[in-house]
Amino acid sequence: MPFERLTCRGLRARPVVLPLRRPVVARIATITDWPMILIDLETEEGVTGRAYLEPYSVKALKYLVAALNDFSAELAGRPVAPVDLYEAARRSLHFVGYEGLAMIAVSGLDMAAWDALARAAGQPLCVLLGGSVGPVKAYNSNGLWLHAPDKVADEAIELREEGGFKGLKLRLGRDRLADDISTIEAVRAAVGEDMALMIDFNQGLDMAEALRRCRAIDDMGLAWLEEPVVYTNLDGYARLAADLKTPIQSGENFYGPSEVHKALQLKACDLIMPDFMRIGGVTGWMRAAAIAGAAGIPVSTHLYPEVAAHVMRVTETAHWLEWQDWADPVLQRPYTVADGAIEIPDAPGLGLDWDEDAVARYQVEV
Ligand code: SMN
Ligand code: MG
Repeated sequence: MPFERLTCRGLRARPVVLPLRRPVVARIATITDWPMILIDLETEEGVTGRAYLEPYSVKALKYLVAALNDFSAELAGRPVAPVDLYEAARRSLHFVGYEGLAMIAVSGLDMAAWDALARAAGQPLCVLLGGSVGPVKAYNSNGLWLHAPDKVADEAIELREEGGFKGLKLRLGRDRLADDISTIEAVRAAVGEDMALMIDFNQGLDMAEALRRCRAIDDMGLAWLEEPVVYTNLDGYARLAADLKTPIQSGENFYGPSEVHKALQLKACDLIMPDFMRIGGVTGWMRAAAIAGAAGIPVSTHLYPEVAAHVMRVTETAHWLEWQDWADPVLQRPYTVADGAIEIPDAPGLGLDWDEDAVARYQVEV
């Protein structure tokens, strides 16, 4: 198929709020309703690039939709060249800063632009990026929130069975450390020694408590200890990484590749897991993955499993993909998992098309 040059016509950003099957119950927040922004980047040639954003907070929808609508007007008539659009969109918002909401909006545009390009080329995104379609090792992150140990252990078996998973993530940070330890023991007894168990504290501890709690579970054979303290405390992370045998994981709150560079220079973590809406979409991911690859740091993903699957096929130090099925209710063809791996559909781009009946049901006004 000849490669079709594309020109941006405009961008449509629709906010939806989905119910979560297993609400987020973490040390720092409870989330029952999952906000998403569905992005359609329309082109003069009739190809539409699609991606979504998941900004956690329903309140944030209105700011991001407004920023995306501004891009729509600014980018009309420009070629769909994702790296150029990324730079142009960042420049257009740099007076309000390169991080935070500005970067999240740019990331959404970027993912949709890469999808458009790959659709026009008639190739899955991973193929356009120079890789191939194939399985990507995933852990199941759909649950295991801060509930009683026996409930978490039962759920761990359910989650394993959702796709033959060989890795599961547990959230910790209950009031009593003893209850966190009982939960790890109950899950381990339920799923056996061969299951990789990741731990996420969701930034819920102060440094003294992080040292105490991480040391207490350091010999429990855990795959990683994620975000024990607030993500900005890179000195604290460096201290934890030096102190503990279990790898320290961080990165879902890094805004852009330069924050990966800074964290690795400070030896603030052993592993990284950038999030697509903060790292800068596919463009930001490729730059961040190159930094981590050169430093020999294993890279996992955060949310956005459909985009994650494609870029992990071309990530030098690819580690684990975080599997969540939270966007499934609005997708025509949700991605599938089998044998502990996500399967990339043999479809152009990311293969994301909206189930318009579901969108109508979940769409909100902002
Ligand atoms: C997380 C993801 C989504 C909502 C809340 C918390 C978590 C993770 O930090 O790493 O999955
Ligand atoms: Mg996390």
